[in-house]
Amino acid sequence: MIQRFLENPILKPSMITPSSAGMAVECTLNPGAFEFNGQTWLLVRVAERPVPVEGKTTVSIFDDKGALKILSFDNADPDLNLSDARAVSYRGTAYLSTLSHLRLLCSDDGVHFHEPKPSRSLTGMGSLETYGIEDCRVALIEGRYYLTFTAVSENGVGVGMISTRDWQTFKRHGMMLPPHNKDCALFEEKVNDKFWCLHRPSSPELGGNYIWLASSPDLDHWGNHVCIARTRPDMWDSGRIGAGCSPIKTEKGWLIIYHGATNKNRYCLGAMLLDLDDPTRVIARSKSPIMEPAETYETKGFFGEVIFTNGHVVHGDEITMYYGAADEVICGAKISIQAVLTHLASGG
Ligand code: MAN
Repeated sequence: MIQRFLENPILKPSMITPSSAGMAVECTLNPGAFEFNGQTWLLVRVAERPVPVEGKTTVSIFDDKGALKILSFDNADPDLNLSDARAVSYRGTAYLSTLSHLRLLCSDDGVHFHEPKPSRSLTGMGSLETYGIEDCRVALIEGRYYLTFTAVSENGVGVGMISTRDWQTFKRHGMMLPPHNKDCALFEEKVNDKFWCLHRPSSPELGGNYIWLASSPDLDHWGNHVCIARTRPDMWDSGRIGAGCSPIKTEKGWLIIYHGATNKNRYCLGAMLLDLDDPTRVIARSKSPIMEPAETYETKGFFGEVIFTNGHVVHGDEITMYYGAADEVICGAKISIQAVLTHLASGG
């Protein structure tokens, strides 16, 4: 069902120049994908950290004016907790070990990507993005591209929205869904005269990390939230689930590729089918993953055993999916829509 690119990984940290002197690119991951002016584009999450200093752990954040600030901790300090590669915790305050921005890369063949000159990026701005922006989905709606991404700050993790027609001028819509929320994928067309999105609030004490659906008259005001899919005990998606990129319209329903993780943070991909006229109705869902970490670049890296997608382009029956592997490199794979529908029709 899945054919990984033979060229994988197609992007690695060493292929990207840091955003400023003193910063090092640690990971390139979780790209949004879209087509524009006859080319395939990726909006790559570039995760950086300050160039390492012996005996110290350093983290970088933006202040709310957008200036880069570097914080330094002594590795021998017993109050420093580095048990998760993705975070640095010091005396009850959590920081991200890397600071992410989004970088545009383009390609003529969808496999070999390069940065246009001069390079173009979107970075965190304002008090709700001081720890960076991550994992951007790109949806083309009525001729305008809508970017929904994870906006991180000490206020929490929410969903930010930016839109553009030409990739030169951008409109910042502000925070679309407040903390804790992420994994927001917009439908690319209206259903029942409304805009729709999938999103993933977290409610760990009562509830969990489930996929929800919301609708809007104008893409700025969201309501009618419904929980459509929960994690499933003892299965590959028992810990958390979240939508990939925009649902794909098929004759059988809206096809969603989503990630599911166990409580041990093993991230696989599965599929779901939603009713065409009533997307709150889940028609089918993968019992087994359609893709699991298997190649070395997926099982080993910055955070191993992870495949995570938030970008694809679709032509006829073929989905070209871009994904982050082990939270460190970017890979691609081709998937046949019919093959996924057959997998779902046979009980997943
Ligand atoms: C979360 C997010 C993703 C990341 C996975 C795996 O879902 O932070 O960006 O890829 O965890 O670490």
